[in-house]
Amino acid sequence: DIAGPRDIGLLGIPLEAGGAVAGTLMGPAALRTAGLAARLTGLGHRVHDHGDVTPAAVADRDLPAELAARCRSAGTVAGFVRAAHERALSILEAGRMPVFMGGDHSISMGTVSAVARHCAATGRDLVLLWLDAHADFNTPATSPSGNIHGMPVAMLCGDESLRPLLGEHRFPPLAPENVHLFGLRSIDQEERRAIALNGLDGIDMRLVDEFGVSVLLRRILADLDPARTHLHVSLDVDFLDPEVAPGAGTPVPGGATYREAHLVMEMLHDSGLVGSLDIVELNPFLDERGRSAVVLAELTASLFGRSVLDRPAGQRGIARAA
Ligand code: B3U
Ligand code: MN
Ligand code: MN
Repeated sequence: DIAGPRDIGLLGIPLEAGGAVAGTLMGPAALRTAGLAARLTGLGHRVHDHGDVTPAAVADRDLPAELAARCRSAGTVAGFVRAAHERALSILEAGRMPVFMGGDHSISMGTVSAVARHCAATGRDLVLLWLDAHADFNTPATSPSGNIHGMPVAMLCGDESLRPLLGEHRFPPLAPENVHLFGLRSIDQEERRAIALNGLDGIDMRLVDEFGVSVLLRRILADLDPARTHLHVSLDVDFLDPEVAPGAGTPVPGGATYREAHLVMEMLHDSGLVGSLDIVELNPFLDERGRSAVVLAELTASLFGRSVLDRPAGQRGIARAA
């Protein structure tokens, strides 16, 4: 293992109000049941489970009327986002590498904003790798559904209309060129326009088919300075093909295969750049006998250094070479 043993902090964020399909609140429990912690300690890491967040009490009427009107369950989501942000910040400040177990993808408004704050305080550049079938770049004004889990990337890039979800907390918005959307295959029309307009890096499944995940990921990693970069990985279960991970509320055919997803995680590990991880949108109620939870736990192990054979020293840096 290149990076050596790490201090990992698990945090459950059992939120489902950001999506339309109930069940993601069971995500943290399913990941624990799938043996996530034991898989990581088995690799030599130290794992501390911080339990689940207790949401702050936020009502819809505490939020701007426009936001509450356009977004489903905005108060509930805000309560989880604020609590997640505070807990995330304290895990980072304790020097642990956080693994955030969702919950629907709106939890990332809380987790990644805390990571952005921590990076600013420690003088590092935050780069976001969003592994997802969707761009999650809607705003209350563009969303066709009103579901907040389709909006976190816009919020993290500084959309003002979504900022009140985080309450009093402030964070430096992400630079769009530091956001890499990977695995895209379902985007709304206005979202598509906004991605081009703002200059986000979008990698769709056509590119994956044409060049393969390794070339595409290497191109992203090669540009990053290991001394300065904090890479946050946000893994949506629907990045994976529904045949691999059926426990998804908004499955889209044509997703990453089991092997592509593992290769992504292995290369991310070898890069030594990853500083935090979200595992989101797992819906155990829709899953088949825990399959998706197990796949996500296995992928997390790959990200933390599980490999079939030891890598000879000359091959280790290959993720950043070329
Ligand atoms: N773009 C759609 C669908 C969606 C986004 N994220 C998920 N679904 N999981 C929306 O509702 O914003
Ligand atoms: Mn998502
Ligand atoms: Mn998605």
